[in-house]
Amino acid sequence: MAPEFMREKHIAYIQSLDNKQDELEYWLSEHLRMNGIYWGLTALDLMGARDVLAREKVIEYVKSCQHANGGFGAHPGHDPHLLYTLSAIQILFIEDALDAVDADTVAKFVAPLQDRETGTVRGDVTGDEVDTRFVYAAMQCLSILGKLDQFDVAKAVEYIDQCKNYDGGYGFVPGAESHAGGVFTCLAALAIANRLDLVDKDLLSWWLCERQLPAGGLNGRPEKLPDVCYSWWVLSSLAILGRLDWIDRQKLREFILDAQDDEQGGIADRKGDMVDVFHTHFGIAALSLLGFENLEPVNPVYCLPEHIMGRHKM
Ligand code: 3PZ
Ligand code: ZN
Repeated sequence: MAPEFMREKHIAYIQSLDNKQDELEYWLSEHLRMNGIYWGLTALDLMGARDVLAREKVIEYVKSCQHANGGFGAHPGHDPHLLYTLSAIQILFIEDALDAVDADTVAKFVAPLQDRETGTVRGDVTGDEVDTRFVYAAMQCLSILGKLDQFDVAKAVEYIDQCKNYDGGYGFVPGAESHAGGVFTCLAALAIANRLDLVDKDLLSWWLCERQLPAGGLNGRPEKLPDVCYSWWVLSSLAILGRLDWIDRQKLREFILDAQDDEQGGIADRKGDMVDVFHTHFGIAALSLLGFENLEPVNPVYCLPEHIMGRHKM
């Protein structure tokens, strides 16, 4: 039998991450700090415990990571990047503090990362790496800021459509094999663009529900091990398609609950592994989508608490 959901332990675990400043682990994770705060804060909010992190401190930290070009780094002094900028905006949105930054300045960093010829999006000003994660990140960020009009949505949709495969799934770049993370970023971007009509819904739903293994967990591609974070990439995609009932919810719930650490709290990628804030966040978000454990509902497109979405400008 699967253990119970360890709400209080998870809250204490996330809270403890903030008090580890004398430990090596804390310094080694500087490059992920902005994302880590988004993962921790969202998980806490879904558990109804957002207040555990001091609001003013969080807002000041986010502001201290912003550069003159409008972008945010992972930590003060770190280079700005789209993925940290998205986390920064999500954090401020959750804290109802978007007025702490100038939306136009942020949009002036994000929108020009798109190549107007191809619709592709880079992760930072100097990089030449492009993939659908960045298309999704830019669209979500601009959408929250109410600045999607500064982006060529039609061109971005064209690029995403080129990432579609014969199995109904999507890869991270055109020609790449289908991957649950790629499916999520493409579907969520198409949802923001209001273009889910381009999706082969039945074929893709089959590919997604085939990700469930006999033990209940979900993998990201055929022949791979199940992993708690894929519970989110696969499940949010099925939620966007309105097909959450195509998988065995009870067995997936048990797989996630089995990956909890019953001593220090937190959730790992699978039973017996080390916990981290990433898998804790996506495990809790997946349980929320499944409707279990009295969690706040989560929005499958934005991966933000549904009660926050009401403040959305667009
Ligand atoms: C993890 N990143 O590149 S990462 C991430 N992975 O920054 C954060 N499932 O070694 C944590 N694997 C842990 N805390 C893992 C974020 C990855 C995903 C790795 C992973 C997850 C299995 C192997 C990429 C959104 C953002 C980023 C990603 C995916 C989605 C790592 C390895 C990679 C990374 C960080 C730590 C522990 C935490
Ligand atoms: Zn994982």
